[in-house]
Amino acid sequence: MILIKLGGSVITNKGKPLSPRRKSIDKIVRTLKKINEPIVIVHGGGSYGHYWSIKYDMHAKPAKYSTHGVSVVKNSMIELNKIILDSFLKNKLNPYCLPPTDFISGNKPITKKIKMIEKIARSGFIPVTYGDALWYGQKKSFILSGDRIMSVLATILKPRLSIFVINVDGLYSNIKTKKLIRELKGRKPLISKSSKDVTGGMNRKVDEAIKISKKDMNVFFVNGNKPERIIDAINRKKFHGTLFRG
Ligand code: IP8
Repeated sequence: MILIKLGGSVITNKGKPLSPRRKSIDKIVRTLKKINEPIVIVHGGGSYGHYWSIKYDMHAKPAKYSTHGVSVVKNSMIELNKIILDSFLKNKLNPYCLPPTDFISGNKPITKKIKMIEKIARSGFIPVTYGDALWYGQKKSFILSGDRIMSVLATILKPRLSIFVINVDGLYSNIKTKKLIRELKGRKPLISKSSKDVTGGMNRKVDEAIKISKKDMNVFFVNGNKPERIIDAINRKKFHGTLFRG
């Protein structure tokens, strides 16, 4: 099984509120058609979820955030999710929408439900879930990042490969020269902070990727604007991106 996260910066224009990148979405989805094994999709919030989370000052840490804010963020994620699902359908793929509340309670994974996701994927559907605003308990809520969902799902489902589809070629050791880190084992490189991201941007992504690779699974960061690289990695042809070796 392959676990794939479609990053918010690939599926939306992060510089402009509520703007999907429909062409990029369609191009990636068309490429996914070439995969001949079960896949599970997670997508991020981009200029939908993050835009509203910032407006309502909501973060990954459980706290008493605006209840209206939670509703608005959730609504915007459904809107973005619908765009993704529509693209799958248009391309004759069979998505199976699973909001994260289906398999996460508070901030705890529901193992039985997550194991069911695998069965759903093996029966011909493509489970699609996403980062979201979640009720934590009592009056608290939090923003659950799609990156965190990736490590939660990977821990239980043990995919052959976890792929983070991002808007650049991979991790750079030097942002100015764009020198690509082709392979990483264990140690975390220094990453500059991104301001527009309530869930921690690239830093969080790398943390979750390292978490997965430390459990003996390969993780791959790849440029979503070059989706054929996703297929090359899945076919073990070549890894043009950053590979976190498990
Ligand atoms: O873009 C966050 O998911 P991420 C989703 O994967 C929201 O961090 C609601 C901001």
